[in-house]
Amino acid sequence: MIGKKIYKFEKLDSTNDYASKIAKESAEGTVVIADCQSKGKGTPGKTWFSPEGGIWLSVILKPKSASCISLMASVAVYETLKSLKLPVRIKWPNDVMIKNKKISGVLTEAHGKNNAIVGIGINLNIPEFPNELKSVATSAMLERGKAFNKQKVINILIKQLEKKYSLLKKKKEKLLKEWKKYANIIGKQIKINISGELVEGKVKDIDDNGALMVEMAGGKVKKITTGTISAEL
Ligand code: BT5
Repeated sequence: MIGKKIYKFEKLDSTNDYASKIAKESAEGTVVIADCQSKGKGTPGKTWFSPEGGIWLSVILKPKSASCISLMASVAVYETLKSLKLPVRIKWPNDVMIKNKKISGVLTEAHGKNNAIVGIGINLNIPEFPNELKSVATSAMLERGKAFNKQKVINILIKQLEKKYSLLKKKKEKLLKEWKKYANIIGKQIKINISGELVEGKVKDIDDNGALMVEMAGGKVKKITTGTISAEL
């Protein structure tokens, strides 16, 4: 059960790093939360701005397969923020956006044989971003001009994670369907940056592992597992 055991800290380097240290001896569903992180992590080589006011948490999961764990978490974040009436959408693979600015990111890291650490960052009560993030990041507070009750939002998020993780295990196709609806990308022409190479094509579908199936100009379908969508045309 997610959230049965919760470790709370005022400050950690990274909730993902702490969670991976305790993963082996912890029960599935254990949650690690910090009010702020001094070395918040994004995908390899990237940092995550994590001041007080945001939700920075990691969940220890022990799935049979790590496939679609991040996708599952992005659907849970989407539902959480939607319940606050924020106009969110999912951006492939697992960012949650308001217009073209990111309000939440997910980082899943495998640890040991069957531990997956799911790190979730939500910009909740963050009044201001540093200059380099101003054009790419937003917060619930900036969007709505008011602060939200952080504990309430954490409770909603944990309930949603419980629900969507169980859906992933029992009815994966239903979870994928929800993701497709919230990302609204199937059929769209996109430009995607894959390790520096810009690829353009039409999104046909996502496969069972959350990979993007993109039809190239010549009609060939390419399976894309990592990359950054730079434009939806
Ligand atoms: C992510 O990486 O989106 C994953 C973020 C996961 C953060 C959580 S917080 C709890 C847990 N503990 C951790 O240490 N991490 C997880 P990526 O797609 O690589 O995005 C990183 C990029 O987003 C950076 O290079 C910046 O451009 C931008 N960025 C950094 N901080 C941001 C923020 N707070 N909000 C929006 N964008 C941000």
